[in-house]
Amino acid sequence: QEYVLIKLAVLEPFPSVLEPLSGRRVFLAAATLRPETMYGQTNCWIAPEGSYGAYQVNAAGDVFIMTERAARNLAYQAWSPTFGQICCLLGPFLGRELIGTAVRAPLSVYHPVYVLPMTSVSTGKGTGIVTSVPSDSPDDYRALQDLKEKPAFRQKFGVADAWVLPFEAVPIIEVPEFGSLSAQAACIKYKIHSQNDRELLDKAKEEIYLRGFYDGILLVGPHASQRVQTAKPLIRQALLDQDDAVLYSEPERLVISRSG
Ligand code: ZZB
Repeated sequence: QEYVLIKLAVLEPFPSVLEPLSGRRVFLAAATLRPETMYGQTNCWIAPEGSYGAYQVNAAGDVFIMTERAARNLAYQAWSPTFGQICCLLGPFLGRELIGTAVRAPLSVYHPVYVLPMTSVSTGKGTGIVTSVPSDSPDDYRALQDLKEKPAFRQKFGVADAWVLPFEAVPIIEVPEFGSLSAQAACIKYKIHSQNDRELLDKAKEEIYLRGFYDGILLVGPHASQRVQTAKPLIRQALLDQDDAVLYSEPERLVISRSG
């Protein structure tokens, strides 16, 4: 699986857990398969109970926040000062300590965007950091709605209104039959009312993922009016060229089967 890691720059002043790194270039490294949707980023998701660290990734001293597992994989992809060895500067710490961190999301119409909790973020996949595009991802749409509609949920995680309420899904891709806010349309179609409706969310995700890729038309940016299929590799390359992203592959999951 090859992901694009979007570099979400942490803005000063750093949250207390990252204070020792103040003055350095620190990024939340968000793994995505949909670089063409970055115009619609509204926030960043972390697993509140997940374990994260801060890892130096090059000789220049740049720092990525991610899971240790992702840091190990990256160290074998030349993203560490010494090949194959992780360089942990801080941690482990819990994802919840990052909630409310302000970051710059490349290409997004919003600046800054904030780190928020989502229960379905897995620390066993990607980097454990996910960038949120509620226009085109049903998971992101539903989790953002949960925070907007359920004040108790915001309270539970210490989420301030200002990190959530001003952020609306941005129409960035037109999908036939689903319109320009396809994730919202899919959540209505499948009657999804919570980020924990896992089976329904997977159905919705699969459907609009395919429709968006094959039939979607981009509405914004230099590739507006082009097909997603055409624009995707161009936007991906632009992000890499601008140093706003790096590539990250994950080994195939090892399945050990035993007989007898
Ligand atoms: C932005 C985006 C915009 C995404 C979209 C999807 C969609 P897959 O196929 O299951 O690997 N993701 C990445 N890492 C994690 C994680 N650790 N836990 C939970 N979710 C994660 O899915 C890859 C997608 O799942 C990634 O692409 C990321 O969200 C999320 F419009 O990034 B995506 C219909 C989907 N639309």
